[in-house]
Amino acid sequence: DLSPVARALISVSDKTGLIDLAKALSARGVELLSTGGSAKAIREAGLKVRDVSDVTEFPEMMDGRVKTLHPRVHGGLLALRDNPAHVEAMKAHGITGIDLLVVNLYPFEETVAKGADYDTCIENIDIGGPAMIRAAAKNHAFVNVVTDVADYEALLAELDANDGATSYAFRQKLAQVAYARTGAYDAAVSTWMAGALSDDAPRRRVFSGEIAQTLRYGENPHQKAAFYRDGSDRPGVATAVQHQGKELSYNNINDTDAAFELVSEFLPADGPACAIIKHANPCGVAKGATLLEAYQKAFDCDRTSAFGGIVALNMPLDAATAEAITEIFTEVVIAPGADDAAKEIFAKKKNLRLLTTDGLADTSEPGLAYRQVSGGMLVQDKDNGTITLDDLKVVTKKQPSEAELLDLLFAWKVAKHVKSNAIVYVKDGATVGVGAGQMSRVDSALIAAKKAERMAEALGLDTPLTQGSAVASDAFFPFPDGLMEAAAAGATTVIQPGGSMRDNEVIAAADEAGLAMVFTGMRHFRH
Ligand code: 93A
Repeated sequence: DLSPVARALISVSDKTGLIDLAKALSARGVELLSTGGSAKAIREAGLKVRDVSDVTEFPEMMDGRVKTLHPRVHGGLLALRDNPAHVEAMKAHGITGIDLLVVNLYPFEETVAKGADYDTCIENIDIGGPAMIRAAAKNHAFVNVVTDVADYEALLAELDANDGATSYAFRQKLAQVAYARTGAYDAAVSTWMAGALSDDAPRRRVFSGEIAQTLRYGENPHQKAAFYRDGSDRPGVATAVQHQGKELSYNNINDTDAAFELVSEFLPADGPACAIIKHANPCGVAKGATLLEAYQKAFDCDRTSAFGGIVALNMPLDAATAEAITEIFTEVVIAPGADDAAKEIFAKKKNLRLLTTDGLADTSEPGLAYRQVSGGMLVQDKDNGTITLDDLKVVTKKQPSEAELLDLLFAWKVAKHVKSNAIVYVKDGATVGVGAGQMSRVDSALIAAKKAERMAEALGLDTPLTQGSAVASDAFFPFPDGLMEAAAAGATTVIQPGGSMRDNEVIAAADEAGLAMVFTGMRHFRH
């Protein structure tokens, strides 16, 4: 199944590594064909190269829109070398076989990312490149197709290992990568166009991702898994740099994402903040005068659950905080940076992973969220809703104080990141009880209060910190019962969307209990 490489067609927009590759191929006696800019670069490097226009006997025309779209090119890529009729046709029409195609496409994705205008984006839709890639990949029985600069080295190694030929298995792998590339390319074009259309009728969509990591397993050891990147440079777990510790697992990645997205709600300008996550839910979130204090207050919300958790910080990790974090077992720490002293402290904990990002995520940025269901996929806008003080409507006789309003908003931000039904108690800029993922809101309120009680015992406090706390509910209280549980736990102020049929009953109950309650008019379900 070895197939010799005698002739190559090179047509690349990204000229990285082009000359080295051309030299290496020339040195191995491979004849080079190439298009305008690529040919020019190769020729300038002093190598022999034949212009594709010389092969096609047509000039490159229409601003390059038509360069390689010609039977002499596509016949050379598609002909089955062991099929007499194909060989006959090649002879009859002056077609010579092309054994290797090296193409990378017009930079459509980068052009869109740069915010280019419509016509510039259109001009950057490559037609001839994908056509050649698809032809060469189809004919991988004979033809090699390289679409990624990162594969140049492997190609040369393969040629060296096989005396200037390549194996079928090698070509088949290249073909698979090639179709992933053209698929992703057209997905990007279609997605961009969807955004440019003026009506908002339902549209067909394609989704694509680039493999970032093959995972050891998925949520459980019997599940295979992989991590795909969508190509965005947004700060987050997909783009973070890992400084130490073993490879992240599926659950680590999921939890680290949850931790980082949550802590990104707290701008560094408003002071240090820390979020600790377990099983995608926060078990402690706090602000502090220092990063260390923020961590300690977050840790004190639920020390039991914080064990083996994921810690996210909204500022670069410093030595004091690093020292405190290493006192218990932590899986991952993610922060927008870490100073050298902090890194040194972590270096002693070989299993602890440290990830640093280039800043925080913009949580108000639009985007899409996907969820697989059997037989299809749900796609929705990301929950990028944010609330400010101005959006709050006080609905009770009692008004919350300035300080209470800050705790209410804090609780609300956290509740957005807690699985529904979410109940979050907050005191002095720190969560003191989190109730997550219960099928009834009353149970979430009870569980959060119970955890706060246990924590009070552990800390040697007379009363749980839910006394005098602010409580947030991610969705409205359908009945007064959930609210009354929160009041029984000591909450004195409440934030919730409002909008229940029984709002009046709930407000009356709040007034009776002497609570101050605000409505946000926005819900933060998270299932
Ligand atoms: O405009 S095109 O779609 N028409 C073509 O016939 C064609 N053939 C190759 N663009 C075409 N290409 C692309 O040109 C390649 O995919 C590559 O990205 C680029 C290389 O052009 P140059 O060698 O002139 O820099």
